[in-house]
Amino acid sequence: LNGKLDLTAVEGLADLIDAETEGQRRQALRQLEGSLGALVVRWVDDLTLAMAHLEALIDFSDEGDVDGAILNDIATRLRSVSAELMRELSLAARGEKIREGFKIAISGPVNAGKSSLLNALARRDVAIVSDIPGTTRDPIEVRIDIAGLPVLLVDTAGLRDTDDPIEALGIARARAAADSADLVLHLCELCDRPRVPGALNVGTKRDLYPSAMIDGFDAVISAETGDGVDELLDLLQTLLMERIGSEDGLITRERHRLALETASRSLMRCESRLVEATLELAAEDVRLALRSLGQITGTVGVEEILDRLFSSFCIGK
Ligand SMILES: Nc1nc2c(ncn2[C@@H]2O[C@H](COP(=O)(O)OP(=O)(O)OP(=O)(O)O)[C@@H](O)[C@H]2O)c(=O)[nH]1
Ligand SMILES: [Mg+2]
Repeated sequence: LNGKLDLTAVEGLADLIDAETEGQRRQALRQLEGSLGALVVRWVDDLTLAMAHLEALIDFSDEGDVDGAILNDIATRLRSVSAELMRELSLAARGEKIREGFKIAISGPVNAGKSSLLNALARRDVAIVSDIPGTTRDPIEVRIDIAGLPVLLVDTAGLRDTDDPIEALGIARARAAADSADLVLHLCELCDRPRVPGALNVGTKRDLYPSAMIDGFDAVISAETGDGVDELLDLLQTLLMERIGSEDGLITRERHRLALETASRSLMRCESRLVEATLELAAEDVRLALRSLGQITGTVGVEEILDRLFSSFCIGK
């Protein structure tokens, strides 16, 4: 209300309060300090200037104050904003993932040691472990921090054919959890050999099968002795880092991304209007792009455009 924080900074503050990991904290702080807001303000400035020039071309070109050479300048300015929008959009997945976190499902046959691994990764006794097959029914969720990235780890019911209606419901939930996960850890005992394509195949109970073949497994662990668990964590970290890339973008929410996508589409349309020299339509597209960007931080008023218009030309004097 007092103009001290724009919408993105307020979002940053909210994210900072909710931050659970170092990566989230850093990202939220960046946004609170205004990195996204400043970028949007610069885009808005550039587009407002382009808009003022366009309006001038449309309204006053017959007065001889402005000429067609400005058109080139406008097109260049629009293209550079457009390129920057695209760049931020290409980095959007990282910001959103850091903010929302990853979901990793632990899946596999009964008694594979899924709940034991969950407990080992969570470093506490979250899930019941027993040698009775079919112990876990409901999915069990634990939040962990992998190298500053928030991860929701989900232990699920063991997969098998069953006549028990409750267990069947649990298995359906297990499948749903795996379907909605960013990554599936498929666990099976090292004596088994089933491989699940698309999942990270983890061989379990290494201590029971010290001489078992391990080729084809992505990781081998013993939850009992703790063997291989750190290596599995390292592997998870590498995979997650690969997925989000190493370059920090500035947008962190779907809301930002949707606004940027709309603005980007408007600017692309605008470029072709400029080529066709339908300036009124081009100006309307810049206005739409400005409105979308304005939604990220606040709003763009008509006065701003008029100010720019009269500060950059001596029209009407
Ligand atoms: N020796 C040994 N036993 C293990 C290891 N991991 C798990 N177990 C044992 O294997 C049995 C099953 O472990 P759980 O973690 O409950 O297996 P689960 O995959 O969650 O089983 P369900 O919930 O029934 O699907 C338990 O008796 C565990 O103590 C291991 O690394 N070594
Ligand atoms: Mg279990």
